[in-house]
Amino acid sequence: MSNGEYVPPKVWSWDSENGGQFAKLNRPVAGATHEKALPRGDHPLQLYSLGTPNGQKVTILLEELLAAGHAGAEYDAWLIRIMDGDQFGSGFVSINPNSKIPALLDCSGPEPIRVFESGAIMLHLAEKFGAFVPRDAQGRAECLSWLFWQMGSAPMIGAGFGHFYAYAPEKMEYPINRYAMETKRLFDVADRRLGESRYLAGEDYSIADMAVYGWFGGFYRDEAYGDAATFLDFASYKNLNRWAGELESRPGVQRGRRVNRDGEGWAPERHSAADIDAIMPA
Ligand SMILES: N[C@@H](CCC(=O)N[C@@H](CS)C(=O)NCC(=O)O)C(=O)O
Repeated sequence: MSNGEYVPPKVWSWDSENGGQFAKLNRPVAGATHEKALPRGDHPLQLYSLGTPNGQKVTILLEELLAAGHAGAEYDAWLIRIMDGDQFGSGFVSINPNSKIPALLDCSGPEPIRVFESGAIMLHLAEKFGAFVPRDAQGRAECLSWLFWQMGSAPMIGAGFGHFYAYAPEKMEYPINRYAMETKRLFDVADRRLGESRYLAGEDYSIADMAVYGWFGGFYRDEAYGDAATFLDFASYKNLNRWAGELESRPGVQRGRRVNRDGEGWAPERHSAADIDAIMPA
């Protein structure tokens, strides 16, 4: 086409060079690309993850469980470097056939149990320890609704807004508008809910809050996609900011969000509380 407009062919084919900064990673097929066993530590829970919003949700929950006195939540957190393709190693794929962090191996019973998808991992852990999910039917339904709202919404923010605002090879107005609008709508959904109750599921802190904080916490701390908090005027969502400030002050949140990343202020791996103690700001 003379105006440069893309005309899709009859049948799509893979152009491996055309994937922007993720060209090395993205493929249209599943499965392992290489043999690589996963390391295994001594604790009942083995987590294979990276400190992205999806990874942080699970380490926040684990730190909250430990802070609440559930010693059985001791865990080894191993770093999966997705930019190096660790998620395509045979050991990781055997735990998560979808090749995405986080993935958990629960070795506390007679046979190891694999769990993938952050929502499934959070529910597995919350039910195992009987914590952070309301027990009454009404509260439980509200908690699971907000938990799965987050799971369904995250791709709009990450793969939609974040991708086109920060990572795509060029800035394109149409997708940035489309996903900025949707991300702001999601902020407003949460803001209105948090105008009705202290936490998302009601008056009690739950896994729904931890999951949503994994994504909205980055905007609250102004760490999401460069200057995206300003671009989306995150500060104007008053109830959301009140709630985010409360979560950010929790030791479990502060500890959990620093696990599984390289760099200053991060614990690349976590095998005991000391690994996080060592990097916490004084
Ligand atoms: N729905 C999944 C999403 C997980 C996900 O997208 N993980 C990303 C990092 S945040 C990943 O591992 N990407 C690697 C890849 O796409 O190859 C969940 O909530 O667990």
